[in-house]
Amino acid sequence: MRTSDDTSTRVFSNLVDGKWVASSSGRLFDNRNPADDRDLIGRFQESTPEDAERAIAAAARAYEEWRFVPAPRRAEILFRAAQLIVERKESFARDMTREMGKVLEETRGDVQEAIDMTYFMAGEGRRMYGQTVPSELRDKFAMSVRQPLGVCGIITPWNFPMAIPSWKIVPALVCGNTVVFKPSSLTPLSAINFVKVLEEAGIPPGVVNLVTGGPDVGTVLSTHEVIKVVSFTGSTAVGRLVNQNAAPGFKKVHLEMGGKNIIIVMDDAQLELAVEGCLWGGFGTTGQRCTAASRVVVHEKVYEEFLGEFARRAKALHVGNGAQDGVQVGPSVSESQLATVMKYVEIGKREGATLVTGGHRLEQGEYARGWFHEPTIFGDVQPSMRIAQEEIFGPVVSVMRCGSLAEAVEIGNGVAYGLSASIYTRNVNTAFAAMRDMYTGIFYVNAPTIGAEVHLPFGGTKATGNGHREAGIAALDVFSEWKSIYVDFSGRLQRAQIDVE
Ligand code: UN1
Repeated sequence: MRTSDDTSTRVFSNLVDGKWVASSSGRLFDNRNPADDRDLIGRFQESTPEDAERAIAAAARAYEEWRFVPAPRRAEILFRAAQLIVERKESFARDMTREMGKVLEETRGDVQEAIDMTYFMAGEGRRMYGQTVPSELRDKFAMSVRQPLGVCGIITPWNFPMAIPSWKIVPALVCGNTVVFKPSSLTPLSAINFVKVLEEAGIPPGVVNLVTGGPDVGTVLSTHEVIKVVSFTGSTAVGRLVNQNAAPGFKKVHLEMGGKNIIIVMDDAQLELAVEGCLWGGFGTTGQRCTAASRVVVHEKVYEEFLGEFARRAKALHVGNGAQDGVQVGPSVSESQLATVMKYVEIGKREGATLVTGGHRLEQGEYARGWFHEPTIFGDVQPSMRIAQEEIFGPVVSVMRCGSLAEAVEIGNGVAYGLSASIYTRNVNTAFAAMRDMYTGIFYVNAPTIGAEVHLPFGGTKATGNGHREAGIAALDVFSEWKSIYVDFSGRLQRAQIDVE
């Protein structure tokens, strides 16, 4: 194992060309616990465009070797990495809760998702199926194979600090690409934990490079001519910028952006189950998932009953430091994220929605040093209200009424985004109609909008994405491109479409 930075000083480095190095800026940024801002987790490199360029150059050099390593051998390294994450799951989860706030049970899930993805993609090292098809000509052989593209720029958010990097980096590697990785500045420790595992598992120098901090790094990753693929998860505004930056160079761009996901509760739903699902979908991860159920539309026949129970249960959720037993909802990730939540609560009140429960920042006693907010539910929400249209990314759920499935679907689809949706019903016909008619990338029946598994495609329609999917074998399509190969063994000229007799 190569030595990395000295964590006892709590100063962390970039990884460039297999070496842990300081940024050329000489500057560091602080990473603090959102449950307690006195808790300084560490200081990380505030990187410059020059750091990013060095990392890209290293990745380009490493690509010339890595692409020739047989995919099953690349995969062996990834299997080892997965095993190392299994062994460190608890400590990685604790680091993650400390740096971004979600409760331990959920950070364990985040690390588990990285384990699952790494095992799944490592398995692809021995598959990566192409097609073998008959040729229309007699002595000719036809097939397609996946080829890597080169250096990939990976830009990831803070809400799934290990899972989402794994969704991108692992398929990139198994396909034979090399990587420059810029994690969110709110969760650099989880990124470093992941990259160190890859390094320790045997990923060669330069194949994975890590550059923390600074929006300028993202700009370099989305514009530099050597970068062939940019994979980004984050806000729609930044995703649009990444797309624009990458367009002149015809880069392959994979974007995974916002959501305004809906749970439909029909009058024949098992109400207790629906309430449970709405609590988990709306307030799990403090509502900070792209897949969060920030909208619920309830059939008018059961609206009052549902809302009463939903509010009662939301009020009883235990908010606190996610590292403590029994806490169900952690803080918002940062002061500015909390400010966004509070802004939307005001908007909801101004728009005339009924504040059913919550609505306040928590700042007394144990909450004094963190970014806590009450789980908040608005009722009587109109579908056109901003709280029903815009992504809030916090513990705020908007509840609406409908009179039929058709109306619920119209409300459901009536937003800019299309990531996830779900329905609670006991009627199989209703379930299948909703499954067909909700225009989203993910759909659930009798389960909330969160909980995607790593072996199916993940992503959304409309402003959520740009048509690509991550996870599942669909992820291979982002990080490889097809080459169709024809082998003529006739010893003469055979002409496709011409020699048809
Ligand atoms: C995200 O919200 O950005 O399906 C990812 C889920 C998780 C992944 C969420 N497995 O909610």
